[in-house]
Amino acid sequence: MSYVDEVIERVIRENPAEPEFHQAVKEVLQSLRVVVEANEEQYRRDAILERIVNPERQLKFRVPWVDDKGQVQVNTGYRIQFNSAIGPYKGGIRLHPSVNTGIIKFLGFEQVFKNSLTGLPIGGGKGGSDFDPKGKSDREVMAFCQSFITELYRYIGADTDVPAGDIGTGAREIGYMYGQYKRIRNVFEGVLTGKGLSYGGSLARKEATGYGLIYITDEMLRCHGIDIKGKTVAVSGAGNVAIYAIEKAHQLGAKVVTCSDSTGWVYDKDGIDLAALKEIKEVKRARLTEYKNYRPNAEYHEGKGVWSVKVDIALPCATQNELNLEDAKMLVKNGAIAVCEGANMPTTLESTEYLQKNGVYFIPGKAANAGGVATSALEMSQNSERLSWSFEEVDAKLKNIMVNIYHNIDKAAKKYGFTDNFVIGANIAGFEKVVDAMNAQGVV
Ligand code: NDP
Ligand code: 2IT
Repeated sequence: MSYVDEVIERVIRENPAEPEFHQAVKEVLQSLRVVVEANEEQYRRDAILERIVNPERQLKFRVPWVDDKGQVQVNTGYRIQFNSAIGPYKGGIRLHPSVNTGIIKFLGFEQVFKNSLTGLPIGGGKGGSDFDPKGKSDREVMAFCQSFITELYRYIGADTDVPAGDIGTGAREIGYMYGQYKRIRNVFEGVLTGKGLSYGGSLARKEATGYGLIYITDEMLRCHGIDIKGKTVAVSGAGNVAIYAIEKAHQLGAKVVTCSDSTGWVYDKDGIDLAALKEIKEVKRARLTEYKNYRPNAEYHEGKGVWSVKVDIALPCATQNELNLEDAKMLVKNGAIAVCEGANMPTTLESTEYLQKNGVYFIPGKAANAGGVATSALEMSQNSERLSWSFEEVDAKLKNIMVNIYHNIDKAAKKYGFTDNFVIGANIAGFEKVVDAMNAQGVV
C-alpha cells in the first residue's frame, strides 16, 4: 500500500467517530500524492505524514458557568495546537453546539496549510466549545467566556498561541475573553485577534475574510479573462464572512442575490440589501425571517436552498459540508463558473470533484478564506510594534496577500501538471513550507 493510503487508513483507525477530520485528511493527503510518491522512502523514514496529521497538543477542559436563573451549566472547551513549525499556533475559537474533538481537529488541520499559504509566520491551531451563544444574555456570554479563559489562559500567549473569532465568536466574545486574560495574567499583549479597535484591534480585520474571498475570486476570474462585474452571486450564511463578502462583491459590481442562516434563506433578485442584513444580524442578532420587513419583494424560504438559484458564482460562507453533490449538480446545470469557499470545508469531497470535472473553477477554503487569519497576523504585527495602521494600509496588504496566494496555488498546480486544480495547488503550496520548516528543526 502506498504511504499516503497507509496514513489515511491509520488516521481513520486511530481517530474513530471523527468523520470531518477524516475528510480533511483525505483531501490533503490525496492531493500530496504526487509530491510524496516522488520521494516516498524519505518521507516514510522521516514519518512526515504521521507527524503532519498528529496535533502537537490537544486540550479538552471543563467550562462551568452560572446562567441567569442561578443554574450551573457545564460545557466542554477545546484547544488543539496542531503545528507550530512556522510560527505560534493561530486559529479561531468556534462556539456552536455541534463542536466536538473531530470538528476542532479538522479545523486545526486545515489551519496549518491555510496559515502557511498566507506567507506569514503563523502555525496552526483551533479551539472552541459546544456552548451556544444564541439566545443567551450578554451576562451569560460573559460568564462563559470568562470561565473558558480561566482555564485556557495557561496555554496561550502572544508568542505561543493566539486565538481569534470563528462561528459564534465575534467582537463581543473576544472582548470578554481578552478582559479575563488580561486580568489573570496582568499583561496587555496581543494574545487574541479580532479585538475591538479601542484596545488593540486592527482596522479591516472584521471585513478581512469576506473581502479577501472576493479579492482572490476576482483575481482568479481576471486571470481567466472573466470580469466579476455584472456577475450574479449566491452566498450562504449571514455571519461575519458572508456579510463582508457581499459588501465587497457589490463594491466590485457583482450582484449577490442570496444569503442564509441556520433556519432559512433569502432570495432577493434585486441584490441583498446590506444595510438591512447588517442591522438584522450585527445589531439585533435576529433571524433572517425579518428580512422581508425591510424588502417586501424578497423571498424567504425555510430550510436549505441557496444553491438552487441560477448564478454565475457560488460562495459558501456558513459551515462545513453545506454544499453536497445534489447542490453541485444544480450549480453546474445552472451554468455556474466558479465556487470559492468562504467557510471551512463547506463542499463535500464528491461535490468538489463533480464541480472540477464539470469545468467549474473551485478555490478551496484554505486559500479562499485565508484573508481573515492573514489580517489577524497583521493585527499581531501592529500589537508587537504598538502601532495601528490605517484601514487603507491593512486592506492593501490583505489584497496583496490574496493575489499572491492565488498565484502561488496556481503555480504549484501547474508545476505538477494539474492546471486549474486549486485544491491540489493549495495543498502542495501550503505543505511544502511547513515540511521544509519541520525538516530543518529535526525530530520534534
Ligand atoms: P458567524 O457565526 O458569524 O456566521 C455563521 C453563519 O452561518 C450564520 O449565519 C449561521 O446561521 C450560518 N449557519 C448555518 N448553518 C450553520 C451550522 N450548521 N453551523 C453554524 N453556522 C451555521 O461565523 P463566520 O461568518 O465567522 O464563519 C462562517 C464560516 O467561515 C465558518 O466555516 C468559519 O470557520 C469560516 N471562517 C471564518 C473566518 C472568520 O474570520 N470569521 C475566517 C475563515 C473562515 P445562524 O446565525 O442561524 O447560526
Ligand atoms: O478559520 C479561520 O481562519 C478563522 N476563523 C480565523 C482565524 C484567525 O486567527 O483569525
